[in-house]
Amino acid sequence: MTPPYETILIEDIGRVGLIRFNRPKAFNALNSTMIAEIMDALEAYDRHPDIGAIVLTGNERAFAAGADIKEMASESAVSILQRDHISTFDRIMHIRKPVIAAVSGWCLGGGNELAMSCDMIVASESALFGQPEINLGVIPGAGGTQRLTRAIGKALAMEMVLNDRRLTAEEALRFGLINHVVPVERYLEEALALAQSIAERAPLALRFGKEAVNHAFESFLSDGLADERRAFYFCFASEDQKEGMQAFMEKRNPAWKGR
Ligand code: DAK
Repeated sequence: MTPPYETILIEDIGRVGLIRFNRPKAFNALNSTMIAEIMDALEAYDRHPDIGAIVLTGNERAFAAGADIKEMASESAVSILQRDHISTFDRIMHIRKPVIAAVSGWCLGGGNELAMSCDMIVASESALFGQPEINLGVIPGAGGTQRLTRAIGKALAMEMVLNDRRLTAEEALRFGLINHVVPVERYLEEALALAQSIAERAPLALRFGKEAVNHAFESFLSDGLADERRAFYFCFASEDQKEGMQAFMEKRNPAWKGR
């Protein structure tokens, strides 16, 4: 798969790779082409030596209004299992560089699941987060019941999954689903600034830090602690650790090499 893509736009901004969803008429509903293209672009940026962080965004009115219902409506249990295109989302878990979702407007169903698969979320004041699958006679299928519950707790997750309770950006911030809420005109700029700031940092330490935080969701505390400690020790095998500590003592900015 090579750019230009059909359903997304990509742009390199400094050390940040920006991926914009581009199905505005369908509120960026995620069809199979779009999901495949998003993952392809993410993986290409993950391999790109000059990119340090990635931002996923939609537009002011919609991050994404969910999986494409029109594409999904005629599926049978067997055909949807065989195509299994939504499980393509799982590939985000293997992206090593930090991924930030810049969310405005509708962030529903598979859209919210995609945002929650990212490492951080910056939202505009108009963002609305929800898992409305219950209205369609189904449940979230791409991590919604799991990531949402881990992020905001059982009580509220139940209300969102069972009764289509939607969260405003302010609520999402208060309940720990997202990182920042900013005015609509600035949400992308703020997400890019956060990504740029992260992208300037020591690449190996970023990779280990991301892996270690994610491990917290998948392990017992003792396993997570042991894994974190190993990664911490391993940082001392890098030139960046020498440089970072030397620069601190010399009261100058470090020059990262990513090795
Ligand atoms: N799919 C397809 N088209 C959509 C869409 C969607 N999710 N959301 C909006 N659109 C389209 C509308 O059909 C309409 O198209 P036209 O009729 O103009 O052709 C256009 O976008 C504008 O939408 P509305 O006319 O409805 O605009 P409103 O402002 O009145 O309402 C809305 C905006 C976002 C509240 C509304 O469109 C809405 O409720 N949309 C559906 C939201 C939703 O239910 N999302 C969850 C989808 S289910 C799986 C894992 C996960 C999933 C599936 C499978 N596996 C592991 C296999 C995920 C499932 C979902 O996400």
